[in-house]
Amino acid sequence: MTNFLSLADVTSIDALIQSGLAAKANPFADQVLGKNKTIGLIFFNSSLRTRLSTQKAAQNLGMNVMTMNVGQDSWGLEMEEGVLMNGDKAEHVREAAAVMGRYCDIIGIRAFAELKDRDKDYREQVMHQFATYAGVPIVNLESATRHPLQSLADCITIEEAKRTDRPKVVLTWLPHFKPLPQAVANSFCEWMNARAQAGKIEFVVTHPAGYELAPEFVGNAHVTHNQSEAFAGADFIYGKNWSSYTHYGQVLTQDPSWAVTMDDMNLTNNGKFMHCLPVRRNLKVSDAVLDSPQSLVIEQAANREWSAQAVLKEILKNG
Ligand code: SN0
Repeated sequence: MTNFLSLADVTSIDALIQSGLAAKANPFADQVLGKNKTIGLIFFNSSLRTRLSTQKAAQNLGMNVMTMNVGQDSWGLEMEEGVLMNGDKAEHVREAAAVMGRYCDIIGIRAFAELKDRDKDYREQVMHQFATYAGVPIVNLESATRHPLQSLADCITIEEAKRTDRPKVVLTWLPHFKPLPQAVANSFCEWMNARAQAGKIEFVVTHPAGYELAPEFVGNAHVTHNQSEAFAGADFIYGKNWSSYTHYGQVLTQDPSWAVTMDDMNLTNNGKFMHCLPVRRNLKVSDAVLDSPQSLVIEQAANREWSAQAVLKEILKNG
């Protein structure tokens, strides 16, 4: 593996899951692999789990870690080519990425969707510019359209908690007053569709009308606007809010009936509840669900360390 930008960079999800579980059982087995190597973690947006778990994973592998918040710690970065730089951005990504690539062996980048211009967001300009100019492997720490480290942690969590060979996994939209990116939902669909295709799970997506995700991410998933129908017999409920893709970046409804409560969970096959966090309690999910033994959210977040470690190990092995 060179870059880890999306599922397209992965040869085998199963091998990455097993590598993550091996790291969980024996975190320091590969300390030599990262010795005297440096990872730079670059954040254009807020982070709790991604920042700490990726840092921890790198340290487990013996790496040195540098983190930076763009625009706060550093200069604002211009991403467009050929522009007159007379605005608020003092440095171009051409220089910034090239320089960071000289200090780092791997660079991780978080850059959310701006949710204004769909084509611009879905072009993944920030990831592509860094991949073009850094000259070192790039790891996606949540981009405009994807969050693959989260999806790998989700695969690991499902693998650990499943009680049947082919569990029913449901992605459900949750209400929120703010427009949030589609990245987590997109990536979850991308990875779960691959798992479904391999016969490992059954995958269902449920959301209100108007919240259809991009066709390239929905793929062959079964989609329904009836949340109760989706929850029936489910083994895993994966909650997430996202803003509209078709009415790009808009909040079309805040219908509280889409929030997950114990009544909803009682429709499932004693199913587990998952969420990538941060989660707004009682807006998206009730206290009762989050505090019940059915909630996997803390274990899921813990698995972010092992998903990051599996990916960094794969990149370090390559070079
Ligand atoms: C981000 C998102 O992509 O939805 C990060 C998730 C890992 N979530 C938020 O921005 C939540 C913000 C909020 O105010 O609830």
